[in-house]
Amino acid sequence: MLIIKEYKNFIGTITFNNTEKRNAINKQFVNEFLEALNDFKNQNVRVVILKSFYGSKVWSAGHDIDELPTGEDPLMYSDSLEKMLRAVKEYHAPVIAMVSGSVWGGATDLVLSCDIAIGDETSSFAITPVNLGLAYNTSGLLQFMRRLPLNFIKEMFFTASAFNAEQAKDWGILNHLVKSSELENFTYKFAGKITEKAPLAVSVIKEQLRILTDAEPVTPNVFEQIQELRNKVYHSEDYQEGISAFKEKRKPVFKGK
Ligand code: YXS
Repeated sequence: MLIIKEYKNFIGTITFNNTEKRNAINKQFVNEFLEALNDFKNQNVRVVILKSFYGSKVWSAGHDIDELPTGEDPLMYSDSLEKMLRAVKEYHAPVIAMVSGSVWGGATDLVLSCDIAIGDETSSFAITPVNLGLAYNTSGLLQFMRRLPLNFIKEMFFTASAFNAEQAKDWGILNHLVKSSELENFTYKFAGKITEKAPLAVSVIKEQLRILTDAEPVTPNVFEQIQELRNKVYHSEDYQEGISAFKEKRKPVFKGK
């Protein structure tokens, strides 16, 4: 099993359990994740917490690079990571990311897709398509644009640097920054507060906010333009080079084509 699920007092917990691949998010991981959300729903869950094992250096290494298709749009609507992000945003109950360790690529998008993020001093956040010669997808960019100032988004995407817990708190990626020794206790107490509130009201407010936030019509022209831009990169030699370099554990040499 790539995730471990537990349920207690209206709180569902999903612990990432793919340590050897640093909790990289692949098809199997997402299938188990969606199944767990569904099981929790049948148990009338009121809050879900996503976490890694206590003390693990990596919360999640993002999209499983071995499953990134080449020569076609790697982050299509039907991609497993995209399905996971939508499931979190559309889930009837609040989902809390309890973060310790480093968060990479699509996993940073996952943290931003959660309703609340609580991290400790070891947490860091990077979005890394430029390491692979990739652009990012439209819903993902809109997700970042809704949450973070444009200059900070550009710094994250253009440098693929890992931003530390302090910066994440300052820029609003984290709701709360607590000491790693208190993270678990703080998060479950926080979740407990939500479970005491009217679940239907919480659920409706979450869905209202999702609908209102997503209500940004993208005109057909804008859509076509963006598709054409993305086409350029996922047919590029640089994308091939990015994937091969990762697999061969060497630095990529990008040529800009
Ligand atoms: O060599 P083995 O077979 O043991 O495998 C290694 C890594 O190849 C594997 N692994 C991954 N496999 C697939 N996809 C991944 N994202 C991934 N990350 C790691 O796990 C084994 C242990 O990794 P290793 O030896 O590097 O561990 P470490 O503790 O020294 O370093 C941990 C990381 C996370 C710093 C390092 O593994 C790393 O930098 N991973 C890649 C992080 C990353 O760039 N993620 C973005 C994925 S692409 C994505 O999410 C979006 C599409 S986008 O590009 O738009 O952001």
